[in-house]
Amino acid sequence: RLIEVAMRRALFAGEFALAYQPQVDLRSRRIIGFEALARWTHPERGVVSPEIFIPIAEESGLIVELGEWVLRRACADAAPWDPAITVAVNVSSQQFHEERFLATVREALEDSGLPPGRLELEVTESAMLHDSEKMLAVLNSLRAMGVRLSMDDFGTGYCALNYLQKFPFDKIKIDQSFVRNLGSKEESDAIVRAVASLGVSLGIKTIAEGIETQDQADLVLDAACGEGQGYLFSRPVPVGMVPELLAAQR
Ligand code: G
Ligand code: G
Ligand code: MN
Ligand code: NA
Repeated sequence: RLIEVAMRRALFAGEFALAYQPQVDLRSRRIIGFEALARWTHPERGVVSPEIFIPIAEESGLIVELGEWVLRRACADAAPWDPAITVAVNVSSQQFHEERFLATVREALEDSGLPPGRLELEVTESAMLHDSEKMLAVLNSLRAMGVRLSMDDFGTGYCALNYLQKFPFDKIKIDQSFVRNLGSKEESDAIVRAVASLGVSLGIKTIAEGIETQDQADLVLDAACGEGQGYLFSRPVPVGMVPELLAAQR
């Protein structure tokens, strides 16, 4: 398809960039890390949404190259930041099933000098679906390398609980669909509370995504979820703004 050709060209032409969205400690409001989010600015069409190009990259297999670029770029960007600040990178299931994936992560860390403990890989439930034995082996190797693992979009897939039993993720990301309805839908309140206390019992950190209002932040914290991400704190920003955001909290 034309868009695949355009994307392959765009990757070489440097049209992709990363935006960074702060992740905060809800009690202190301090930034503890950033999630890297891919952005594509086409010279004529302008900004293309990742909601469009990520699925196409996944269907066409280009996600492997795009994902490798994202990983290397994010590690290189984050290496000079304050050493207490983590960087979270989204990884698609196809990347996990590439033979080279572990080597790619190791190289991205070595080439950038980023300590492994500052890299978090965000995995969705759908990535766990296929071939979960292989997947577990890869997750365990990453863990052995010192990389952190987060379960993204928690609650939107089929068997989040099953996967938590098989592999102890370091962090659960409570999906924004639950956070959006906090305070208006009883079910959402109950779900956020249940996931946060599951995290407490399992010793797994939880972070709530898509926090847009102070009320949502208060409800999330009251539910015992200690971390948050969303427009209330900051939209995703260009890499050049990260040092300013960090300097502002010193
Ligand atoms: O900002 P937002 O519109 O950035 O992202 C939309 C969707 O695209 C989200 O589901 C997000 O996880 C996904 N996404 C953004 N960047 C990447 C990336 O680098 N790799 C993968 N696999 N998904 C990404
Ligand atoms: O699937 P993943 O969680 O990786 O995607 C993060 C997505 O959520 C990105 O598209 C990002 O731009 C978006 N996002 C981040 N904060 C907010 C928010 O407060 N509200 C909404 N509606 N979207 C958000
Ligand atoms: Mn994510
Ligand atoms: Na998510």
